Amino acid sequence: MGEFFKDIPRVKYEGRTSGNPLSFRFYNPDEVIGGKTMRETLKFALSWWHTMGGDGTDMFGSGTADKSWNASDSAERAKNKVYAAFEIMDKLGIEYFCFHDRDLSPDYGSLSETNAKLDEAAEVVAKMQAETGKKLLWGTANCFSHPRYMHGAGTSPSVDVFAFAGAQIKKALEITVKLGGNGYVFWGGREGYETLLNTDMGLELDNMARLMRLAVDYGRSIGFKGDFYVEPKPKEPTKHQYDFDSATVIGFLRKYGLDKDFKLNIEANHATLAMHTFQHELRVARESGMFGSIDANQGDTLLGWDTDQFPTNVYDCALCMYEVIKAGGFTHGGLNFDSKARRGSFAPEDIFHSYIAGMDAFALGLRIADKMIADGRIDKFVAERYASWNEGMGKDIISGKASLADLEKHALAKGEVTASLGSGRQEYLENVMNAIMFNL
Ligand code: XLS
Ligand code: CA
Ligand code: CA
Repeated sequence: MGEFFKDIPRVKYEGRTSGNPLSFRFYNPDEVIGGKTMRETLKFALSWWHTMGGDGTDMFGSGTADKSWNASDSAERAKNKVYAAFEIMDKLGIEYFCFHDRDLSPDYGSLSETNAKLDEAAEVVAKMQAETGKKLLWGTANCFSHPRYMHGAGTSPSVDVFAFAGAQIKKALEITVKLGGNGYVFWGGREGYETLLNTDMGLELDNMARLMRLAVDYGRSIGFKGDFYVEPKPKEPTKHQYDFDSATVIGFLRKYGLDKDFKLNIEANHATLAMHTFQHELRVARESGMFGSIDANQGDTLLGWDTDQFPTNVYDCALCMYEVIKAGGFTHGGLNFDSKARRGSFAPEDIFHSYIAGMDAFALGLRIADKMIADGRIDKFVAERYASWNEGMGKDIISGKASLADLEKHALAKGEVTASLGSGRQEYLENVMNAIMFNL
């Protein structure tokens, strides 16, 4: 199979003073932080679409990076992609990967031929997994690129398209199970609308839930024990997507009784597209017991679209890991780098520089989040802020004992309460975080 990245050695942890750009300065896989090794906590994954397929093509120009993997024939390329992906994972010490069906093997025109070729590519993946022990974090079906999905997949007005999506998801689930996948993602790329003038929203939402229910039933029947995920995103490519944000998706899953099988896969850039912080989306999921997995990346604050940049904002990574630790860590999920190097970062070694940057940023995030929790000042402040709920009237409201008349009696007895309120101390808390981050 040959080596694709001959000049790149295995990337190792060399510590913060290392001047070697092909080393980790903060990600030390075997170091124990908060009772678990960094490797176990962070569960990094490679995204097949950006890393193995994305060549920098955008709406203004063609690709800049060579992702042909020394093959002109599609089937040959699919195989070489597998070998190259496993070499990248090996050299970076990444244990997991994620893919769409069409990232592993392209569309060949007929569904039966496409499926047969997908099986061949999956065989190569299975062989490499057996040799290396690498694991599939999640699989998914690309039900958004092909023109047939122009009006949606599960939400298409055409039953034929709905059925096609079902067939594709069935096959993607089979491949996911065959490769021991821990998760299966629904990202509703075109499940939304461009104008309400042509849209039966009620039917579309019901149908989207029907497709998910069919997928759960089939997945469980073939032995899939992992989590199904919905990945919220508010817009892009469509004007409005039904899986707008965490809160919307949780409401949807509960309405249709899908919340026992589904959790959320939260992407940082999608959070900001929904005008939320990444931490907000994670917090909403964790408070509802629906936190599942993460697509690690970041948007550009000035551009405001889905740029899928490698995450380097340590502040955001720290707040993310704070939420992950508070959620009890990942169960089936992990940190998938749904990230792509910039179009100008086209050289093969940029793949490694960008993953190293993302992995080190999250390693720093974990180190800082662990310190924030051990430091205790933030948690203590929050606990004290809500202390009035632990006794007297607070306790009675929570236990359901107090009526509105009791509240009135309480208010009349207390009189004006403004003066007894404590400060929110936002700036103090932000400075506590800075002090922990930059304890130089
Ligand atoms: C696109 C999404 C997509 C999902 C998987 O914006 O991030 O890549 O993660 O379909
Ligand atoms: Ca994503
Ligand atoms: Ca994205």
